[in-house]
Amino acid sequence: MSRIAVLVPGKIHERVLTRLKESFDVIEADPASLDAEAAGRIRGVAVSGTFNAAAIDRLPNVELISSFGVGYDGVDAKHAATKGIIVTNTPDVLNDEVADTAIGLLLNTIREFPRAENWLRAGNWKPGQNYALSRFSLKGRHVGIYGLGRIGQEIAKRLEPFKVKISYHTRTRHADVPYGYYPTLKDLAGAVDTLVSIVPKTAQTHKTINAEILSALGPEGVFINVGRGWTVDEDALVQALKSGTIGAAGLDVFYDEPNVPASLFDLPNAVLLPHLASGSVPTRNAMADLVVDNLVEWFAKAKPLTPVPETPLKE
Ligand code: A2R
Repeated sequence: MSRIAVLVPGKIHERVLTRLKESFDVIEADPASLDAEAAGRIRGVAVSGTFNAAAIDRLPNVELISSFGVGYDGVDAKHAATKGIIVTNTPDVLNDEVADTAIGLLLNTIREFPRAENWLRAGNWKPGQNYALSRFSLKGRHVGIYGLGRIGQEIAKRLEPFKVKISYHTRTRHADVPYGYYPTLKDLAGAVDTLVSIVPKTAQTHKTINAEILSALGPEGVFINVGRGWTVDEDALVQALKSGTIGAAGLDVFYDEPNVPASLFDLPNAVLLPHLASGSVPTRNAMADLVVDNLVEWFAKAKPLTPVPETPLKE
């Protein structure tokens, strides 16, 4: 009996390919390059990145698209839903790693550890010559979390032992958390001195961290982004960092990755990471396993493990 065909349209974690090949006939190709017979055989997709409506329309018999990562903005899930196709992502298995990264990035930004290390490595530490005191301290800060979902809540829990005040903004208030709620992002930015963004890329979050929000955050303000670069007006952020409208920023994500605005490189008050929040071997392996397990479970039991809200499983 021939095996179920699964399309892998681009680069993906090696473990996904290895494990898929144990159970499926894996076709590594751009959907646009498939002839009608090959396209008709495809019943599943494993993708890291983009799979748009045109790609979906090329596969008449596809049942499930398994997307690598918790953010699935590259996959047109709304279009998939109109055709009864399930989309899955990899939530939860990366919560701890991304939350740990957020805390590390926050400390690096506030205490300037990367700059201090570069200073030492450049041979500057000599008798009578010490690295300058950091302008900021985490002690006594009020941290606002923009997005209190799976990852945002883990960030908040990790912040508690630092004895900072914690508040948040989401559209829906959480009755079960001990943090202050602000019904608008502007109110939150005005109340806190540290803002951590961990919202998804959606039409509603586009460039919501803009000049007005940065101005509300203020000159002692520190901005951390571990969500999506899409959420930030990068020109306004560069301007705010240059002019002292805010104090510092730590960024793991950018608007047009991997293109980071050159104007950020020159800023001493910006800490920049190459989108590595979930990027450890164990966590990426767990994400790869979940990509494969969603396909395995679907074809064995018609029950995907983690369907996205746009394509819920109908009982
Ligand atoms: O607004 P709510 O109540 O749906 O709360 C969600 C919040 N959120 C927003 N908050 C304010 N304004 C918005 N327009 C807005 N849209 C969404 O973001 C919720 O608290 C949070 C998202 O949580 P989860 O869906 O559990 O996502 P998770 O796993 O925490 O990952 C967040 C994002 C991913 O989508 C990737 O883009 C990135 O982190 O790695």
